[in-house]
Amino acid sequence: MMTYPLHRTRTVHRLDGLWSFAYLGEQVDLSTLDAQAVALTDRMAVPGVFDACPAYAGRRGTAVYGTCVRTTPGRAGRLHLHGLGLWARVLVDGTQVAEFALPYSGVWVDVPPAAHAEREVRIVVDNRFDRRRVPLLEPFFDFYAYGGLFRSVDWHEVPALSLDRAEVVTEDLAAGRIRVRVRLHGPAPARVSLRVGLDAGPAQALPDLPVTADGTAAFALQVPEPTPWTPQHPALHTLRVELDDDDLIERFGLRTIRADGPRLLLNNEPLKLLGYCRHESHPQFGPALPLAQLVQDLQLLRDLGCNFIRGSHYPQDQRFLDLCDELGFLVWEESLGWGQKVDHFTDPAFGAAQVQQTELMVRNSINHPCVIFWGFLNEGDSKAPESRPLYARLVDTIRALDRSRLVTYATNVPLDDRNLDLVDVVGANCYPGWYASPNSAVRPLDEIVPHLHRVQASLKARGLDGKPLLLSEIGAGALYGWRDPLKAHWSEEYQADYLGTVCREVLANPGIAGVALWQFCDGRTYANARALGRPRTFNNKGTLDEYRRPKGAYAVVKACFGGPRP
Ligand code: ADA
Repeated sequence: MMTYPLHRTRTVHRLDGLWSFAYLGEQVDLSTLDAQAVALTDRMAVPGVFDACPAYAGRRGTAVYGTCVRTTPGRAGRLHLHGLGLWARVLVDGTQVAEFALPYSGVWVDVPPAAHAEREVRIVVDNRFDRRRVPLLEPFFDFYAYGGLFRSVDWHEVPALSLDRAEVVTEDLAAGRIRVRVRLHGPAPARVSLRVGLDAGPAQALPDLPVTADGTAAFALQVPEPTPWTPQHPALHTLRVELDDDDLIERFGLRTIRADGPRLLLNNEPLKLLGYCRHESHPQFGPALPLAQLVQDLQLLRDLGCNFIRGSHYPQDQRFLDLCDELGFLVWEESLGWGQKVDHFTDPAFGAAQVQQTELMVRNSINHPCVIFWGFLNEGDSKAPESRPLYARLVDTIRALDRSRLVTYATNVPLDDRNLDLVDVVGANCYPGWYASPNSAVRPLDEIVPHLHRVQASLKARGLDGKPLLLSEIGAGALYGWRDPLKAHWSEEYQADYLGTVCREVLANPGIAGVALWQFCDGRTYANARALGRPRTFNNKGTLDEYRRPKGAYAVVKACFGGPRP
């Protein structure tokens, strides 16, 4: 499955398939590693993660992947790495062309032209934790950090001045008018002439458009037969852009999202969000999920009656977002974060990496109608005053790139949070009735609703009730197959009762704009460090287990959310 943008005239080589491979162990000194000299004696699937494979299961170290591609001599390349982890160095024909530590981010790498056709690509991947080298991902997170090329790798053949993206924003929903910003790649000229076409319509010339210093040309267009995108009828349009012999096809939807006091309005209609947080995770594939699994996950979510997915806790697979566009799911996408504290917020390298990844996320996903929220820093310590400058900077970063969506983050301190005034939507993560109860005289299930009311009252007391409130996480653990007449913690029965209580309250409470239950399916987490006492080293709060087998809560949630939509 190729993701948007697609290209009709540009030559794109998809490099997925079987790559040569070597695992070098845990002790490699990356500063002296000669990756070109490494004998690649094994084979590895791309996309894929080496540390979910039997031969390298659980290993944390350095690996080298290699492949070759036949390109047009004299033509520059742009390597598109759709997502990898944790750290990578990229070499082409033995020369280093990039090094980065942006787990899960889609990244582009420029490759100078060569006189020969056969180009050799080597990617050094390292999955060791190292706060200085990989500031965004740490061993205390509650999900397993795999190593490898999680997503596709493409080689684009491009002219000196090429098309990067065409960003489409709905300017007037009723009239079907869009605003387009074409981003150019290469030395920016003062003016540019483009040809553009919508859907199956003919191309029209847009001569001599002014180009800004950052290499963008902007214009408005009228969609000839505009159909709004809604979850019930996810109608999609396409925009073709041509620049000399280069081209791209972007897909977009006509829709708006805004907050009206505590209500969310999609295309000016009130909206209640019902859904799940979802990790990209499978015991056999880690985050490198086959397309069939993405489709299956969405079929299950649709069967549950969901209209909403929080992509926790990192930039999403573009294939998944394309599918959500097609199937009519609404998505919260966020940059990588999990429980960072003051020492992170005051670390300039961490701040810079967070901003860079957030920027990439917005640019990469800008045309997905499914994405309605941008988020960041899940459960950062947002009651600490030192957190505020980075939170403010991330909000500004997002708004500078996109004002057509709402900005949020998930706080686990909704009663004490200092930064909620900065965002459009309050996302509150709460686990009443699951984690330690302040009052052992109260039955855990009876803590849920009063706690949610306390959160609402506290937001109101601080003047934050004028924004939509989402329960961005709430849930309880259950071990698949563990049935218990006492309905104790970890039983399927307790989880089913828990999620039933939550869903009924969300549906009945007009002050809650929606919920992302924690979580869609069980997912692997750590066996060491802060293992968080997770049985099996899995986060067991899935409504399905890690192989997508439903627990008892499945039928309960489905009954509440209403089952399949018409
Ligand atoms: C947090 C966190 C999740 C998960 C959850 C839990 O809210 O954001 O990633 O760890 O807690 O299961 O406790």
